[in-house]
Amino acid sequence: MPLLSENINRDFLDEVVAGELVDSYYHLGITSTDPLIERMRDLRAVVMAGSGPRIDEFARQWSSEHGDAEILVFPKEERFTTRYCAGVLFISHGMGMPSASIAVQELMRLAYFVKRGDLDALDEIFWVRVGTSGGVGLPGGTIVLSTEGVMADLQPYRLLDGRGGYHQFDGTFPRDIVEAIIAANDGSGIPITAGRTVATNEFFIEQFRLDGAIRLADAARKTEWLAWLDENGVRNIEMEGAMIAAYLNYWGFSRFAMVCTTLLNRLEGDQVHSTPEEMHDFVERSGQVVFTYLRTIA
Ligand code: R2B
Ligand code: URA
Repeated sequence: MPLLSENINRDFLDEVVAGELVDSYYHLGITSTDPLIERMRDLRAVVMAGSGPRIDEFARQWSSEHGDAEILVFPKEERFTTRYCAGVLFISHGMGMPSASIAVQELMRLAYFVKRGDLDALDEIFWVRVGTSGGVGLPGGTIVLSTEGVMADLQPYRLLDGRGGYHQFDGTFPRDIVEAIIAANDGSGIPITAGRTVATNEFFIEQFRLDGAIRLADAARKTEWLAWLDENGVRNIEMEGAMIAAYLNYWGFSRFAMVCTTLLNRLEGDQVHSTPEEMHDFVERSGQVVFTYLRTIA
């Protein structure tokens, strides 16, 4: 099943492909006339992560694995850090869905342009977010492959539809990709599990933490919420996944995933107390899981 062309804003995007309009990927700091575009035609994967330095490290690692392939550095750094190397676009998305949604929208437009509106070529691209999360009943350092992204009320990501209601998006992640990532990492010794992921609009209040400057829930309500997530198959909590799956599904992409490490077990507490060494190890694992899969496809 190719991409859902009726959901792609082709009125606008095809004019850009035809050269009748110049698209400004404003937050990335380039336009559709930038010479960088020509050098990214071989785009095969988009790797997203919250932090800019992590993106820089990913790009360097990918480059060293590809004979020190050139790393193209996007000129604008104050919003997102963007690198392209050997078929893979690496980009930071900041924290939370408002920030990450800007990155995803501009990336989808850019990908469409880079692939000259060829839907089959576009659908070959693999998209992944690599991140951190709070585990639900899982110890720190467990890798969760998301099967579905939902919001704190276990409902799908939704936004005003401009017609007086809300548009509810589909937050499912393609199951075959989850299985393929697990298979690629078989024997790695890294604890990997699959399950639903809650994406929240706030790290403290919407994740029912009791240690925020502002606290709305009490301990009983927090326990009840976490137990409800647990019973409903939620394995981790973060802040972007429901939107990322929603937007990629809206266009009909078939290859995407979210791979998050857990930093703590939220059933046991709120604060992240891992030592820098533990944190480094936990975070490294998610990158390792993604790179192992990437090597099989890109
Ligand atoms: C995970 O970690 C960040 C908050 O610390 C946020 O971006 C997320 O999803
Ligand atoms: N990121 C989150 O959003 N929540 C956590 O508990 C840890 C990382």
